[in-house]
Amino acid sequence: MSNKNAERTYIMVKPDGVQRGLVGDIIGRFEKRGFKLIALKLVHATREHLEDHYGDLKGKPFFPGLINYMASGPVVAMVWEGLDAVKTGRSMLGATNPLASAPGTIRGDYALAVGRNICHGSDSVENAEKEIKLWFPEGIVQYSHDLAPWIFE
Ligand code: IDP
Ligand code: MG
Repeated sequence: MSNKNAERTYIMVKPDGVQRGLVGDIIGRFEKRGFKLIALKLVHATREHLEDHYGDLKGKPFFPGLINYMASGPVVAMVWEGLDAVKTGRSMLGATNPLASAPGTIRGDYALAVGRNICHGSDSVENAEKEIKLWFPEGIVQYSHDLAPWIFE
């Protein structure tokens, strides 16, 4: 399998997505698209952990509100693997502001407000690696996926 087929992205259902019962739908979209689930857990993250995760946004006016939102309940942390996983994951999520997200995307189907946009996805391969280490310091389970020849050329 080529490296691009094994690209990994960190996807997270945010507290509003968990409360609204959207976990199964979001997982189902990634499964049905052909991505391989390689890590999954429900976690109520600490503020320190979330400040690390969103470290690049520290100076933004919405940062305190973002941390309050993300610390308000458990999130579902996941790693998905597959062809062009980072870019494809972002396109499945939709635009940061749900009002600008196309119908058919997760945010475009289920959200209206930028501060309640249901899900997170890594924005680059480099950030994906950082986020995977931050959320899964225990490491990731390896298993073979017999579907690969039906999904990748
Ligand atoms: P992304 O989640 O699409 O990568 P980022 O710019 O990395 O977007 O912002 C991280 C998160 O911060 C967004 O998903 C959203 O929840 C929140 N956020 C971004 N911009 C705003 C804003 O202008 N107001 C309130 N929250 C925002
Ligand atoms: Mg981002």
